[in-house]
Amino acid sequence: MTGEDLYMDQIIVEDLQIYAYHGVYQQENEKGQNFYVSVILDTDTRAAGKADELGLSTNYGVVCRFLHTFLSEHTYKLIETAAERASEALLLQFPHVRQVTMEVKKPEAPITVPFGSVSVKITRGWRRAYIACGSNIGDKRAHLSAAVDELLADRKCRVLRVSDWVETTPYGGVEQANYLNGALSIETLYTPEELLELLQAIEKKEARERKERWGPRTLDLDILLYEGSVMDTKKLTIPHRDMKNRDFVLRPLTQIAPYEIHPILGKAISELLEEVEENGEKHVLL
Ligand code: A4P
Ligand code: MG
Repeated sequence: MTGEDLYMDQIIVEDLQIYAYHGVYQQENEKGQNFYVSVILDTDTRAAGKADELGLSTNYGVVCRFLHTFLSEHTYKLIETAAERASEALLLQFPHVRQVTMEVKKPEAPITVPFGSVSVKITRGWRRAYIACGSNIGDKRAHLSAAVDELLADRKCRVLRVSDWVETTPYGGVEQANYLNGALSIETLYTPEELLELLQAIEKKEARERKERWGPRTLDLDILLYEGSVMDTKKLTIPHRDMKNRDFVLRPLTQIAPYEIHPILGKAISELLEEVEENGEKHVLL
């Protein structure tokens, strides 16, 4: 837990009534019906509460107005989509809101048996991720800076911290030029798979060619950690499978997140760096 996570307060709106046109049937899109939207906004109200100052909090009146406009001006077939898009719009619009739980109820849905209400409820939020970056071809510094610029330009990512770039000797036994390596922390609305897609698009933009395993590259962007998640699919292993053996990853990561815990090894990043510096391969050049 970091200092900023100490207070997780909530602002709650229940059953905001919105006349809108969402539905699979043409009649629903033309005639419209009432939807009822409830939201729980995870935020920190401590500063506003102490100072009695609305400017320090999220104005729930404005939130209601925003949701009303958004959901009546857009039309979706599914309430799943309505909830997804409206949650994302809220998270992008209100900077103090870290997470949204939204329920969209449709009590007049065209169902041929008696029912009370039908609804979809989702939780979406900003998730913290750590990314390793490396380059060993061409203007290495420019490639790494371009990666940061691309992330800065993406609305669904907020770049929090960027490490120094460190020069490192190649790891993995392939004869190649020295690398420039670094790490960055972001908050993102992307899922891990979506984040990987974005990183691969950025690599591609920097004209990276994938040829040899562990071989030279203009830009390599790997996800190291994603909000304490552990996953191992065909496309994605999180935490990064080999990070504990790489001083060129752990040194920059320690600079920006020394106390972050590796969710499998249960150790702080700075501890893992100590271990590799004592017993492992040394690639960071001082
Ligand atoms: N993939 C799985 N998990 C992840 C993850 N957490 N983040 C998959 C990113 N990608 C992940 O990666 C291959 C596949 O890994 C992806 O398609 C993705 O689905 P790649 O970048 O396309 O190919 P690669 O370069 O062969 O693999 P990788 O794992 O990125 O290479 P490495 O192991 O990072 O090695 N020496 C120094 N000093 N500094 C370096 O930065 N880098 C390498 C690259 C070798 N030696 C180095 C450095
Ligand atoms: Mg990679």
